[in-house]
Amino acid sequence: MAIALVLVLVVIGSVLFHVLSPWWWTPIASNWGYIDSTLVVTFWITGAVFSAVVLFMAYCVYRFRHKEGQKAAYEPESRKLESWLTLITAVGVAAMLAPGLYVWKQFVTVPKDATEVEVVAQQWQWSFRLPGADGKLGTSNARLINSDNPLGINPEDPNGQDDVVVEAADLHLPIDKPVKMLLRSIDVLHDFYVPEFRAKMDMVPGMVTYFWFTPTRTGTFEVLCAELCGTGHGFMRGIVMVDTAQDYTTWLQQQSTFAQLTGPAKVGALVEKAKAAAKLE
Ligand SMILES: [Cu+2]
Repeated sequence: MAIALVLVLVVIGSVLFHVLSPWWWTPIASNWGYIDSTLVVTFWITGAVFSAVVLFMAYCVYRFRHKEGQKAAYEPESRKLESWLTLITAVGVAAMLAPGLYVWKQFVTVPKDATEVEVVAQQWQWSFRLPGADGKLGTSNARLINSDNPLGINPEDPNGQDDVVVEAADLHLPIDKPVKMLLRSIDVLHDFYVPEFRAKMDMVPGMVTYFWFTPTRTGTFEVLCAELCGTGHGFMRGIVMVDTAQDYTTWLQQQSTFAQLTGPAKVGALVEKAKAAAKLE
């Protein structure tokens, strides 16, 4: 009897905790309200199943408690019960997966007017690259990385010369403009995650992964690495600031391009190094 009561209290407590909990998501700052809705659907479905199972358990504990002279009946199979349990489970699982597929389709369908921003992860810092005046990012290659060219930008690619390089510093983004985040890692697996944007993606050495979003609120947001990437993983933090269009332009004008950072003399040297690296391939 006491056990049954405890089980009922566990259900009531869990539901109340979910509804009244002061710990909830950070206020959203992107267009991905869908991600929140999907999670809410999953919460309610799993919550309903949890409540039903625990309440059924409480009922059984009470109803079939020990009584003198009562014997349990053995029923190894019940087709009817199995059929509708299978049906309900299938509907529940589909209801949890379908919204996710719908949102995922949008998550990887990048709008045409999205500007590209490259994020480069390495143990244990974040760097960024913007396309510059021509709107195109230059090509890059991990083999070209050295102390003068930490992001491995191809010095021979004219598109890369005006690329804005933000090394181990804060990234700024303009509000209400869709951005396509191109994610690269130059050592191990990392994961670019800004909780307020409700978007994250693994960064895999040797490939470029991506997602897109539109920042909908100005402010300062913390970048976290969401993939255990070594001893400094917990300290791998960065800052993304979402600015008004005017503040963004002011910030952008203060940044240096790849050509400015390397200087004409060094670009020549980098080209030599690039050619030497190409020969090795
Ligand atoms: Cu990391």
